[in-house]
Amino acid sequence: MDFLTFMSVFLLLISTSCYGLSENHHGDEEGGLLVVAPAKQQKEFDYFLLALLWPGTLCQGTNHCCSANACCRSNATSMFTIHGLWVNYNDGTWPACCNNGSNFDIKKITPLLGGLQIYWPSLSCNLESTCDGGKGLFWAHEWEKHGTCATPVIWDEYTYFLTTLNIYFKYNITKILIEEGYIPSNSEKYPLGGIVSAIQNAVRATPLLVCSDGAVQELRLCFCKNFEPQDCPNNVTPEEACPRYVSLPEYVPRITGIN
Ligand code: U2P
Repeated sequence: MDFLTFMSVFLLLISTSCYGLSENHHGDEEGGLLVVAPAKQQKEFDYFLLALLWPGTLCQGTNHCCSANACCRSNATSMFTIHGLWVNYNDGTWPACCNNGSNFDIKKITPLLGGLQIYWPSLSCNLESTCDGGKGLFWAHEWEKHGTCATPVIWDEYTYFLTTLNIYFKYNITKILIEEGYIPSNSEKYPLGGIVSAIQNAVRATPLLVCSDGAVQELRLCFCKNFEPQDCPNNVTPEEACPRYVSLPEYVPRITGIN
C-alpha cells in the first residue's frame, strides 16, 4: 500500500467526534515526577495537540554540543521543528505513560529516521525521561509519554511518528508565517495577534503560542480525533504566556565543538 492510500484508509477508519463527551482524568507531572495511572484507568483523550519548537529561541540556551543536538548543526535552518504529538483533555490535563509494555523501539521506525532527524530533532544533549523511570532519546520520551495514550486513534509507534510527520508537513507553519512577513529576526518584534491571525487564516483554527522572555518558543496546533484542526484551549501558564509583541529570533549556529 502506498503512503497516500495508507493515510486515506487510516483517516477514514478513525473516529470523528471533535466534541464528544469524555470524562476527565488526571494527567501528568507533580514536582517533576510522572504520575502514571495504570493503562486500564486511562480515559480516552479529547483532542490532539501538535507542539512545535522554535530553535531560534531554544538554542539560545545551548551551552555544550553533541552530535544529537540539532542546535549544534551548522546547517540548521530557521524552521519550527516537532516537539511532539500530544493527547489532551478539554480541562487542561492530559494522560501520560499509558502503556509501560510499549517501550520505544527505534527499529520500528527505521524508515522514518531520515525525516525524524531533520524535522523532529532533539535540541539538547540530555537524555529524556522514559516511562519506566529510565533515560532515552527524545523520541522515546514522546512516544512513551504521549503516543501510548493516543488510543483508540493511534495504536503503534510507527503510526504515531508517521502521523505526526504528516500533520507537520500538511500545516507548514514556518512557510505560513514567512509568507505573511513574519521573518526570523534578531531585531524585529511582531504583534502576537498578527501571528495568530496568519495561522487562523491558513489553518482555520486558533493556535497557542508559548514564549520565553518575549520570544516565541513553542507553537501548538490542536486537532480533533479525525485530524481536522480545532481551536486550542488557551491554557498556558502565566510564565509561558506571550506578550503583545513577540520576537522570532534567528537561529544562530552554536558550534562549540561536538563532544
Ligand atoms: O509545558 C511543559 C510540558 O508539559 C507537557 N504538556 C504541556 C501542555 C500540554 O498540553 N500537554 C503536555 O503534555 C509537555 O511535556 P513533554 O512532552 O515536554 O514532556 C510540556 O513540555
